Amino acid sequence: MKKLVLGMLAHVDTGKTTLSEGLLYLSGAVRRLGRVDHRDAFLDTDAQERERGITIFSKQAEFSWGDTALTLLDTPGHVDFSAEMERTLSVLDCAVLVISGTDGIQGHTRTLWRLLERHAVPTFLFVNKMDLPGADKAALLAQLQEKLDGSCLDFSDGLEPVQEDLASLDEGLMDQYLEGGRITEADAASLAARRLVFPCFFGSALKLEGVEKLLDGLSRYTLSPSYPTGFGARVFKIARDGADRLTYVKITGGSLKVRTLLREEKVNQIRIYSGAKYQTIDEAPAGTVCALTGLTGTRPGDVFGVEPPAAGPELEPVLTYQVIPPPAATSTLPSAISASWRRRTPSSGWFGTKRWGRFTSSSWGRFSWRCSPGSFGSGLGRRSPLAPGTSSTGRPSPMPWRGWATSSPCGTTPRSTCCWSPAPGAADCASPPPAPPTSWT
Ligand SMILES: Nc1nc2c(ncn2[C@@H]2O[C@H](COP(=O)(O)OP(=O)(O)OP(=O)(O)O)[C@@H](O)[C@H]2O)c(=O)[nH]1
Ligand SMILES: [Mg+2]
Repeated sequence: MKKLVLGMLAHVDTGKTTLSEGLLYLSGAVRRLGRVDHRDAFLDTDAQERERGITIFSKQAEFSWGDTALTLLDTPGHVDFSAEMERTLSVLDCAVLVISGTDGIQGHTRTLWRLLERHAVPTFLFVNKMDLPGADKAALLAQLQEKLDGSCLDFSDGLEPVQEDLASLDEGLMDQYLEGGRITEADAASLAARRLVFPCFFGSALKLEGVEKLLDGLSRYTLSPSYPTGFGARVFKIARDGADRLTYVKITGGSLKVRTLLREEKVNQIRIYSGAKYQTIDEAPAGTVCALTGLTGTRPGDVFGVEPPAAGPELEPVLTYQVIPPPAATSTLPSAISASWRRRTPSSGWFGTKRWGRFTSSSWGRFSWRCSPGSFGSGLGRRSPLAPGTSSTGRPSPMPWRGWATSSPCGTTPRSTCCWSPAPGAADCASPPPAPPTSWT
């Protein structure tokens, strides 16, 4: 059976989670069709996600269609949570980029397109919300071809209508076509795997229109990835489930058995998550996306075994700040603040204060804030756990924090760095900010 890791990506509110729900329902992986608006979507499992109707954390589900077993990773579309989306890219075998039939290509769609190109991910497009007035299929297809790639081809009616277009993408196929041969599904799969064609489908995830065609397309026009026999794994996400620290990996070579030692730490459990639930397995073969328990020192981007070092993230946070608590607070502060802050901005990255005597966090959101000592907190909102002089609950705190913040709004203006301190202008701010560590916890 072909085994694929499929990413679901799009601008915010385009219908990724709704489409994911449709894929799971039609494939029989879930018996009830949940809905984001009804707060019962299978993949928006977090309380905040249900309350706000947006995806915040990337989520996993397993399903199969025909001879293809898929691990689906639904990602958040909100720019504030871009880091959560970007981390999944390194483990994808293919992606569905969802476009809104009424809004067309938006700014973030282009960013996603560029990232998919950088990671060389074979990409399918699903133009959603075609049930709404104003959604014009011909105009949307022309827009995809003009603004993304001329090889975005409509696969809704199979390969017959696009035989000549496909043949023109490869010299060998053109010869085959001119000699009277047909472009087959295997040919199209090979073109898609090399990112020479981007199969496009149209429909309405909410009404389950066009979703089955997308499923057929994913199973027909994809190739089975090949993996080395030696063990390899790539860490793409760290999360928590209750008291358990989860290291999400993709096995990229050989297999991983439970109780294996990875950097002298034992893998206690190998969990396969689907929505909020999981099953444990004793051995994960190559191609599996799983969550490992028992590892305490892992970070996104870490690699094991034969896996080559991962490239760093491309998206740049708009705001990075370092807070330097007084020595007495360094052992208790990070966990309290981290827990509180993570609940609100899960895409932040953290460094422990114990090791560096400070911690660093970044945000991809467009916070408006003024760069002057003392006003840092107000720009982030009164509930910010990082407001100087406040505790993680927002109540006044006697802790004399100091720190630095660096902003790089949208990469269009020069970076600016400011310092704040309980005594502005004091020696605290005289020295330059310490360089942040180079990878996230
Ligand atoms: N009319 C219509 N509405 C849809 C369709 N698909 C999704 N929606 C609605 O669009 C809104 C957003 O849907 P989601 O599935 O949460 O979108 P998303 O892309 O997962 O959003 P984020 O994860 O927050 O970026 C919801 O109100 C859906 O009911 C569709 O095909 N037609
Ligand atoms: Mg969503």
